[in-house]
Amino acid sequence: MTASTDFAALSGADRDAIERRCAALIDRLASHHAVMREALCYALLGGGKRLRAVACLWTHDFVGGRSRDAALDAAAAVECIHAYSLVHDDLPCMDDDEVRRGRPSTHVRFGEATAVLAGDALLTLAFDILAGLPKRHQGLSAATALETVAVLSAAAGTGGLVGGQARDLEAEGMRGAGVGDVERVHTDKTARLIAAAMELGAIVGGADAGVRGRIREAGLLAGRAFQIVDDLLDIGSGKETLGKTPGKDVKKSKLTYPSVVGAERSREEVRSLVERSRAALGGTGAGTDAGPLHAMIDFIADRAA
Ligand code: GRG
Repeated sequence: MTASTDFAALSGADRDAIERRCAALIDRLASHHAVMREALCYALLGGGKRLRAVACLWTHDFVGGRSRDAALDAAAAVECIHAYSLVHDDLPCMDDDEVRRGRPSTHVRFGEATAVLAGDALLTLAFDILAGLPKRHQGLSAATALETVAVLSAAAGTGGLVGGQARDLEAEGMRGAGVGDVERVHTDKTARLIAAAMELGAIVGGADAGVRGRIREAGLLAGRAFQIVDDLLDIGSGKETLGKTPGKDVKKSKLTYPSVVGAERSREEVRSLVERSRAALGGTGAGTDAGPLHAMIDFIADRAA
């Protein structure tokens, strides 16, 4: 078995549960606006690896949490943020990509204005879901819900996704960028959301601050590995496998890990980050089975799409 088949087999039922939860959470908005609802469904459902959501659920289990249903909501909230970032990232004013998850990007299918609004709605829905945690899940306190909001908003805002995207756009065509520059972009635009997904699972699962800190560290390291692999896939894959247009990084002179240090050193860095991420998890002392999270980290390094 490869890391990909391991992860696929282990995560199948959870990915189905995440899909159903995302659909149910959108359904609550059914009466609001028909086209917006269709665009939200298109952007959020029926595609994607659900890596961040699975990371949230498995971290909840890893810390010995007993609130899996609430963790499913938190996982869906993370997927909303992720889906919004992809919808906006594909827009002509950003990365300008017409294909996502093997089908037309949201703005190609619905038009730019609807895509912008769908992204905005997904961003808003994420925090609506988290704010609703105490109401929907007995035993989950308002203070815990507030912590999830704080962690996810920090990962989504200017200190995370949005700031990372701004740096990424600024860095296009930049000369003389170094490893530090690309690591900052990768951390902010990709790793912080993956780390937040895991931390949300830990918060809902009732982990203490020390465990949460080490989980965040493991998530940041795994997230950086994920983005380097993404960079490597962009130069070595076909459109069918990738589900989006390959070769765009070179075409747009993007700042990527391979463009700074070359492909071989990038692969070495992935191996090192994965080892350090596994070690950070190992040190949590949470006492439960780290196997699924290790399988996820291995999948991050070995994935083909
Ligand atoms: C605020 C206007 C505005 C825009 C924000 C935040 C943002 C735009 C873009 C985020 C940047 C981004 C898309 C980072 C790349 C992260 C990445 C590799 C995404 C692909 O993740 P996968 O492979 O996707 O997990 P699937 O389709 O499997 O869910």
